[in-house]
Amino acid sequence: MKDKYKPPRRLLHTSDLHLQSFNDGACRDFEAFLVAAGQTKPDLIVIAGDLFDHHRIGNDLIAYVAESLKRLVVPAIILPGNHDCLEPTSPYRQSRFWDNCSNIHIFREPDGEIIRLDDLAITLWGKPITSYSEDIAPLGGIPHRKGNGDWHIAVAHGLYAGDEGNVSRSYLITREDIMCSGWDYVALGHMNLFKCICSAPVKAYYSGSPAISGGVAIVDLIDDTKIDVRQYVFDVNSRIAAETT
Ligand SMILES: [Mn+2]
Repeated sequence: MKDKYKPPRRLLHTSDLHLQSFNDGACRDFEAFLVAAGQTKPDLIVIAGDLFDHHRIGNDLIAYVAESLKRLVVPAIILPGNHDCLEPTSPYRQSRFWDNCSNIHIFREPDGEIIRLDDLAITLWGKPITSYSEDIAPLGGIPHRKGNGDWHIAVAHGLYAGDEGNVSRSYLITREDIMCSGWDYVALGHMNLFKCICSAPVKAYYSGSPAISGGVAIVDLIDDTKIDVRQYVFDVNSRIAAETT
């Protein structure tokens, strides 16, 4: 189904930063991501899972991440992944760090949740991983797109299983899940490399982990027939400078 005219938007899509502590490689990748966000001027940032590596993250790092995302001003959408799932001691459960960041939105509903950004005419849906022990179907239960004229962006953290639906791995995403969603773009996380999974009729990409892929994905939502996705590689010199200081 095609919607009426939608204004062009730019999305910065990343995942799998696996932040653990200050002054390590992951933290430098996060800083490179912040620079990339400033350089590419997205309307929206989507972090498709595993922003944090585990649930025992120091308060100072959680505060730094929340404040850094707040300073980007544009909406930042976070999906909890399998490493940073929504278990009781999750960084996302510590509301004092997130409550005053009105531009940060975290998917929290176990069965999936719609987040609508009225100003951008963007509707998002995502289903968080809620515990270390439970498997989920990351795109299971995604609703049909709404006829509201919005761009429709799904966010999912899991393993692409192709046409096979019965692989004995966790967090499986099938080709049918993606095709049947009918949404404009599926922002995927969990894999380390930037990769196109499906280009039509639904575009679905892994952004890749900044540590392995060396950058983020930039998604230009242009019109109903054109969505451009490309990798934005971090500046090598600034990375080397960061790594040697
Ligand atoms: Mn993962």
